[in-house]
Parts: sequence; C-alpha cells; structure tokens
Amino acid sequence: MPIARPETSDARVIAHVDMDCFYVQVEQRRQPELRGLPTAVVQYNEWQGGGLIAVSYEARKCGVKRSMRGDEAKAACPEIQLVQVPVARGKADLNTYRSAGSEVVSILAQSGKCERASIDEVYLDLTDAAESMLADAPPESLDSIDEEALKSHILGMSRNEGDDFKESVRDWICRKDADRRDKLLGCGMIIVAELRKQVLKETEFSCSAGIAHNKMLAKLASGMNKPAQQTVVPYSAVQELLSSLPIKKMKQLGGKLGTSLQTDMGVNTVGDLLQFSEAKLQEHWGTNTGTWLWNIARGISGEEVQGRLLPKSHGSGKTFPGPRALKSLSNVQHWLNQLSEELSERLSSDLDQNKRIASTLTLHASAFKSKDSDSHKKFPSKSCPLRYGVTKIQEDAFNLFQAALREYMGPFGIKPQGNKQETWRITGLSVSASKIVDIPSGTSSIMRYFQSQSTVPSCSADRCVQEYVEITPSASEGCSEQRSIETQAAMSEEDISTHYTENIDPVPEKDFSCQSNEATPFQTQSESSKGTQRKTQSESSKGTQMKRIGRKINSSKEKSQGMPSIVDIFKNYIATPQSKQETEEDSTVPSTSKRNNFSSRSSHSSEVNQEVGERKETKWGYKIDEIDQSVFDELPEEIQLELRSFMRPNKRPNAGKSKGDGSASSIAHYFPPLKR
Ligand code: DCP
Repeated sequence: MPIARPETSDARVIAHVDMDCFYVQVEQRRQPELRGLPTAVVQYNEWQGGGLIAVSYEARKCGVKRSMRGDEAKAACPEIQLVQVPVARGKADLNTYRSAGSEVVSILAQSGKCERASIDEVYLDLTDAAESMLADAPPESLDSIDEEALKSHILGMSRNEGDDFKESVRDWICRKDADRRDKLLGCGMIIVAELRKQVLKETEFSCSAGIAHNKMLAKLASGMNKPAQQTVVPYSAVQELLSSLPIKKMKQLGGKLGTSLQTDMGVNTVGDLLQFSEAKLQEHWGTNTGTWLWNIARGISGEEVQGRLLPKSHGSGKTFPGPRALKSLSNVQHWLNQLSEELSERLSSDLDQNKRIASTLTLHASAFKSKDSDSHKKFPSKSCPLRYGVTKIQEDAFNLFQAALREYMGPFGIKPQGNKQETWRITGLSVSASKIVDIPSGTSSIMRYFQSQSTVPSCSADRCVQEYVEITPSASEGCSEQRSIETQAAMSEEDISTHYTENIDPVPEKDFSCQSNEATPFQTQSESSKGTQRKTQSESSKGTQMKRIGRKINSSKEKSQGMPSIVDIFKNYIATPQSKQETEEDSTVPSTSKRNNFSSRSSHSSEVNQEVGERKETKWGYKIDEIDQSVFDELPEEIQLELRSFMRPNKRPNAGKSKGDGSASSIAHYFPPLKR
C-alpha cells in the first residue's frame, strides 16, 4: 500500500553515509596484510615522501595527519605503511577508488532515493522505508534490535561511564510515547545499521553514517563518530548541536559568506545567527540568502536528496608543488594534454556506459608570479563549450589556458622595472567537464532530445558562475572569468576530481568535495552573476541545443580539423531570418554574448565564425565542399529523418524532389551555398 508522504520536512528520514579512510580501505582490501596496521595512501611523487591523502585510524592514533608528507608521517609513526596511489599518464589514477565507491553506491541505492555526493559519500532518503517499517513492524514489536543499531550515538543522550548504552538506545528506539519524528528516526537507525553491515559484508569497507531529518544535519552527524559508527540527530537535539557549531564548519559557509558573517556580524557559531530576525538577515544578505541563513540557524533545510548515482561532472587535475611548478607553455601544454586525455577517456566511458554527454569544459589553474606585488591575484578559470575527442579537448584546454594566462599577466605581461620579464609559475592544473545530461534512450525524437537539453541545470543558482568564452589564440576579450575561486575545489597534490554535485564552497582538503547544489543564492555571487544567469538561460534556445547535439555527434569519431562540424551548420542555420523569432525572444542577451555562446571552438572555426558574426542573421555562408557529410551520416537514421523534416520548410531547396534522386539525401541540399 503506498504510504502518504508527510507534509513536514522534519518528518523525513535522511542518512549521510561516509566511508572511513576510504582510499586506505581500498588499498587494504587489495593487500589484506595491511589491515589493522597504521597505513596511509600517498601521492605518487617522491618529494619528501609524497603528500598523504588518506590516513588509517590506526595511523591517526599515532598523530599522523592528512596534511603531512610521507617523511613527516614516518617520523611520527615509524611503522606506518605508505601505499602509493596508482599512476597513469604521470599522475594519480583514481579509477580503482571510483569503482570501489560505485560498489558501495549500488548497495545503498537499493534502500531508497540515493544521491552520490562524492567518491565516498552518499545521501539516502529513507523516509518511505522508515514509514513502512513504522507501519508494518515498529521497533517495539521486534523481538530483538540489531546490535549495530544499538551502538548508535543519539545526540542529546548522555553517555555516562557505567551506563548500559545499548539498553538506553533500545529504550529510546522503542519508546511508545516518542513523537512520530523520533519514531521514524528510530526506524532509520535500524535500516542504516543494516545497510552498513551489508556494505561491510559485500565490499569489506566500513562506513559511518548520520541520520537526521534533513541532509544538512545528517552530514554534520556522520562525521561526529568515526570510524564504523552512526549518529542520530533527534529534533530535540538540533538547537544544542548548532549552538556550538563554528559557522565555518557549516556546509556552504566555509568561504566568503562565512567570513563575512564573522567579521561583519560577529557570528561565530551557527547558533549566533538566532539573534537576528529574518528581516535583518535579509536586509544584510538579500532575501534568499537571508531566509536561508534564518533557516539553517534553526536546522531547517528543504534540500532534497537527488536521485543521482552518477557524477555531475568529471575532472582531471594535477598539482605541481614547490620546485615542480611549471614555467613554460610547452610544459603546461604537455600536462594539459595528459589531463585532457584522461578526461576524454572518462567522458567516452560515461557516454558508452551511461549514455550521458557533458557540455562545458572548464580549465582551472593555480599560479603565482615570480616577482609581483600583485601576487594575490587569482588565476582566472575559463570555460567553453565542450567538444568531444581527445585532440579537441586538448586544443581547447590549451586555448583556455592561454586566454587565462593573458588575463592573469595583464595587458603587457612584462613589468617595466629592470626590463626583467615577469614570469609565471603554474602550481596546479585541472580540466573538468560539466553540465552532463542523459541522452534520451529509446527515442528517436530529436525534439525530445532538445527538450532534455533545455533542462540542463544552470550553475547560476549557486556559486558556480560559468560563462562560455570564445577561444581565440589572440584575443582574451571574449573570455570571461569564473570569479569565485571558491567554486574551484582546492586541488590536492595529485588531484583528479569527480564532482558528484556542484560545488558551492570548498570543503577543506577534499579536492572533489561535493556539496549540494541547494539553490541558496549567495548575494555576492548571485547578484554579480545575474547577467550570466540570463545568458545561461538563453542557452536553452535551439541554437545551444543544436550545438550540443553536434557535440554528441563529434564524440564518436574525430572529424577532420579543417571541416566545420554540423554544430557550425546548425549554429548558422538558426541565425538565419527564418529563426529570427528565437533570436528576438532572447533580446535580453546582448548580441555579443549570443555570439560568444555560439562561438566556434577552434582557431579554424573562429575565423569562420568571425565571418559568420559579421553576416549574422543574413544567409548561410559555407561553401558546399566545406560541409562534412560524414558528420550528418553519423546520426541515427531516425534522427537524420527528423532533422531533415525539421529543416525542410526553411532550407530545403528541392523540397519537391524525392529522396531517391541520388543527391537529395545530401545535407548540402538543405543549405544552399551562397557566394562568399
Ligand atoms: N582525498 C584526496 N585528497 C584530499 C582529501 C581526500 O584525494 N585532499 C581522498 C582520499 C580519501 C577520500 O578522498 O580517502 C575520501 O576523503 P574523506 O575526506 O572522506 O576522508 P577519508 O575517507 O580518507 O577519511 P574519513 O574517515 O575521515 O572520512
């Protein structure tokens, strides 16, 4: 019998499951002789023994910390076992850890709505399961309660020496007079304990969990008692928990907003926010952020568990600390090629296995200048539409880098003093692919494909401000900046990122730290990015949709560099008078932005586009022999047909001709070439 979903969000049961010292556990499963020994996983480079990225709880007891290098760890704990991460393309290869994380996800996903939040973290919405249990087999009716559930920590319940904790927990779970919210949490405790045991049995990995009425509280709780334990936040314990919680520890307050709350309003703990009225917070931070702050001070968060088991973006990165900092373009290009290769490989397998495509390529880098008063200047992040194919990603990534570097170095790049050339050093590079969407399966409808594209989530609701930039070898004017460096996860030494949800704020030390994309507009960001938001929305026009399908087409095979792809054809097609209506609908977007959105993504097509830009909204401008017929041919036949019918009224010159007349199937027939 279907269970009615309670109206109030505090009657939900949400769990946050976090693997314990995850990479270490993966290595210990591979080498069982390491179990129980102080162990750490280190980056592959040899500098001072490599940086530690995961530390076992045995090693933590000896004082070993993740911030240490291998040599330091050995000094603190001579018996420590250091295991190097696997290496591929001269950098860390995290595939083993990713698949290990997927094993866990596939077990947890059976229990309810499941959101993979990072390589080793999952949110579960267990409301239905808890409701069912409460209806059919409430805890007080059970003969016995699982030992693992009885070991739970219940916030607000004191644990004095000599008490029989398990008995107290049993009483709490089985209280007949408990309010419904606590009863549901009691069921959640039993369900999560069972799931954790199942994960351990099937994968050999232990994990910890937080169980609460929302994601925010569940996440806070899961880290409170580790390893291999679970913590529950009853409604009655929320205020106490938040009253002492440092503001910066709260998800999304680790960055500028948290700092500003501290300095401008003297707010040091989440509980301190309670002294301000909602109106006051809104006055200071804007309507949405003000309300959001008012809510979190009370432990209220309406953020839903997203049913998502796959990452929201893919990334590949590497850091170059100390003397390994890159100082020449050729070195940067070498590494960008490696990173792009890995990214492309992951994109291809995502396409093959999950039928998903990504549409935005972003380059992040960290840098410093050799002698510069302006050295605090952040290296700007750049994005552009993503083209599938290793060489295209490599080319685009390098172009993005060069555009960013020009901006970073300033208009001259050379400082007058001493005629010495200003030099730069790159200490971290990463490329990532985001805005990943499903290719609709089992459908031949290109319109459905387009519809799904128009729902591509925009980053604009959070801090992920991305603008497409025109990549030209020479001009950086078209480039825009991803201003908030907080959107850029801090890169660990040999870092490869997989973003399961979009970042809002960095979580210290976890490069791919994933925070939810809860639509919490941050005044500083959202207001500065309104233009971008509008632009992003305009991308849902057919032009962008067409651009995206072009990307899909390009994924299967590298096209000749000299040929404009079907993307260009589509792009130009919609710029014709016949599609003017769409153009006019987007009148809020400055024409230059539109041009940027439709910009080509190679130096060749940049030239073509310049020409296109000049003659925009006039006529088709390609020579017939420039059209790469094979691109069109790669489309599934049904889509080709639909695409033809989609274009016919406007473009097909010989509409009366039958398809069987030999040449009618050529895409060129839909685009009568004009003289240049
Ligand atoms: N990781 C990384 N670089 C970082 C932080 C983490 O490569 N700067 C990797 C190694 C970790 C994994 O991500 O094992 C998960 O990170 P967590 O922050 O969840 O930490 P652990 O799982 O290692 O430990 P804990 O038990 O404290 O969660």
